[in-house]
Amino acid sequence: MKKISAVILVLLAGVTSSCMTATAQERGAVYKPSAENIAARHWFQDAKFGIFIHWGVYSLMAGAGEKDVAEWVMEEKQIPIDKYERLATFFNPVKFDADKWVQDIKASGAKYITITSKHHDGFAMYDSKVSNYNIAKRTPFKRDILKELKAACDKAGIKLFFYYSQLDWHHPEYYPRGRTGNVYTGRPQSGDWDSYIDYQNAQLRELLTNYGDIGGIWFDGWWDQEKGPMKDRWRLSETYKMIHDLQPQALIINNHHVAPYPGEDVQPFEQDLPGENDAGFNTTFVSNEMPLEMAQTMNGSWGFNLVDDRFKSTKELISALVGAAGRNSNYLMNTGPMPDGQIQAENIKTFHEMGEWLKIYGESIYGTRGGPIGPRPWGVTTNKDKTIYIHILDWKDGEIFIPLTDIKIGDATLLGKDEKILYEMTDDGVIFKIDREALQNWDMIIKVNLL
Ligand code: H79
Repeated sequence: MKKISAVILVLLAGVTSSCMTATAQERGAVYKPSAENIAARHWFQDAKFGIFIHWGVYSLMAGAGEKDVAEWVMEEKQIPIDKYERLATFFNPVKFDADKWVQDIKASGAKYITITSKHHDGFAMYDSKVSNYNIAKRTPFKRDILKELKAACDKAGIKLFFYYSQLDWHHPEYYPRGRTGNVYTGRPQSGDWDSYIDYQNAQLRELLTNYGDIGGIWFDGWWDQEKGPMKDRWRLSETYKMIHDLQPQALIINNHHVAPYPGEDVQPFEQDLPGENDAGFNTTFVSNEMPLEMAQTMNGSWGFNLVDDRFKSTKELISALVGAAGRNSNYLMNTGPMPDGQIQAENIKTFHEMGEWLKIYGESIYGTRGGPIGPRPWGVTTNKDKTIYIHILDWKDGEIFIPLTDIKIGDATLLGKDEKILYEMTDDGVIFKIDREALQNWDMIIKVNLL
């Protein structure tokens, strides 16, 4: 019996390497997360709120006067590599202070940070040994900001994740090219894809060995090849295995906008709540097994943009955090620090306002899971142990109906106020009587303790 299955395995292995596509291999791979990984997923889901940081030499261009341009400036303005490289020689963010960043971020109530280690422009924001196209070698600043940020995070008890772009507009071997980074970059129309992937993995190995324990890796740019020749050639299984072998607790998140591949630990969504697709590029497939995470900008821009003042209000951002939590998802809110190294004052103010809100209402977010009922037009529910939190974000009437019949309520109160809330059990569910005054609150939360 054993022999036969061994023979079948050998045969299968032969088939896989010769004719099955890499996608089929990667989609079909069996991934069993380690115990450390599962524990990290629980930590992640309990943490609920992170801050995304987009910072690079593109920050100097500050969107070049256009609201919808920032970290994509190289592509949007078709800046050839030899010109774009000059940006690094001006990058000198003398006001960068990792401890100050972390203090302001921590004040928001966020529990982790995800920062761009390399964006699509290919420029590494750390001291990479496999390429000198990095902050330590090419800028007058010379400092490894990831090292400084990690030290500050460790001091403050904040976890650090690294964003890494699989797409690369600078590396010559990223060839054949996909949707972006084409002729204007000035690269030769040739290259060896696998040597690019080797390079990518060597950089990832640095990120996983030189910065202590990290929260995980947040990939982006896979979609560049979605309709391109290299769609199945990212060697995801190999890369993911390397990451999990080096740091079992590190979570792999890939913003490819399609259903998760084996080896991934969190499913991300960009600019949309899980299941929604206003952005036009998100999948509406939502995993019910993996943790989820929604990434969103505070204005319209990831990297720093000088003219984009479309800042969402604190109320809107809190509603997004609440909406994500009610969908069992984390919320990763983005800031684009300025070229002088400081976080924008508008964003710092918002961080503090969100933190003030979370100090009072955080128990309805941290450590909760989505439900027991799905999202409604008026809001969402979250739960923890024997408590249900009903988040009423948009409602005008004096009562609200929750279709739960199999519960026994101990009491219901208005969170943050200790006021009792009256309710009536019916055959179809519970009707809570609410004070219309309280509805003027940003997010009125009914805390329901179950027996
Ligand atoms: O890092 C931030 C952005 O720079 C990056 N992801 C966030 C976290 C990002 N790049 N593009 N997008 C987000 C939007 C994606 C647009 C896409 Fe397309 C639509 C990818 C594929 C179809 C248009 C065509 C843009 C690229 C190809």
